[in-house]
Amino acid sequence: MPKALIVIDVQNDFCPGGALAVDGADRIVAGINTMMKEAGAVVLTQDWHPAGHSSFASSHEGKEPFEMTEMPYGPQVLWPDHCVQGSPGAEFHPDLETDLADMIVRKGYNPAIDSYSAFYENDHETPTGLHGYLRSRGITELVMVGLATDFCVNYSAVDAARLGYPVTVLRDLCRGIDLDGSLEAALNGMRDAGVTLA
Ligand code: VGL
Ligand code: ZN
Repeated sequence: MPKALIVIDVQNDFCPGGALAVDGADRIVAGINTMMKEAGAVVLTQDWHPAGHSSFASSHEGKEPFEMTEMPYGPQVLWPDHCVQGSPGAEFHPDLETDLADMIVRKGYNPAIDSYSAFYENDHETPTGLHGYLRSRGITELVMVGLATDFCVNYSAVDAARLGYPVTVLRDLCRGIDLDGSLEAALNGMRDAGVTLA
């Protein structure tokens, strides 16, 4: 079956020294490069927010990073400013061999909606176009790696499973944020959705 490797958000702001650094994020890059060389199709996602994005705590008076807020589409974690379009933090990790990618999907560019998933924005209905791309390439199976396990990888994997793709998340090539038990919840949620955790 034609398979694609989906590499989620391996960007400077999610790596040590970045605005929303995930522990150990830089240690998955070499392994991801190896996987990309062996994959039949490679898609990278890139978190890509306009300045003043509604998911940033700095856009909400009196709110601090990692507090929650209520958006029209549901509860939303407020983040430190990160992955601002065109900023160094939004660039891919310098060691990631991006030349190996067939396609780069940007997400989170709509100022009013966050987008964790590679397939849908956080309203769960606005598509990014990735499903159409994969379908038109005849890709029927997915492997996912990247950042962060409990947010963008989790949402992407669950959406992929709901869309009918067999999907495997390679845990060794992911790292999580783990906000109030979010990692455990995400692993359980992925399992319940039929995602294979390897
Ligand atoms: C992500 C929080 C905010 C992620 C992106 O890539 O997991 N997390 N934006
Ligand atoms: Zn983001």
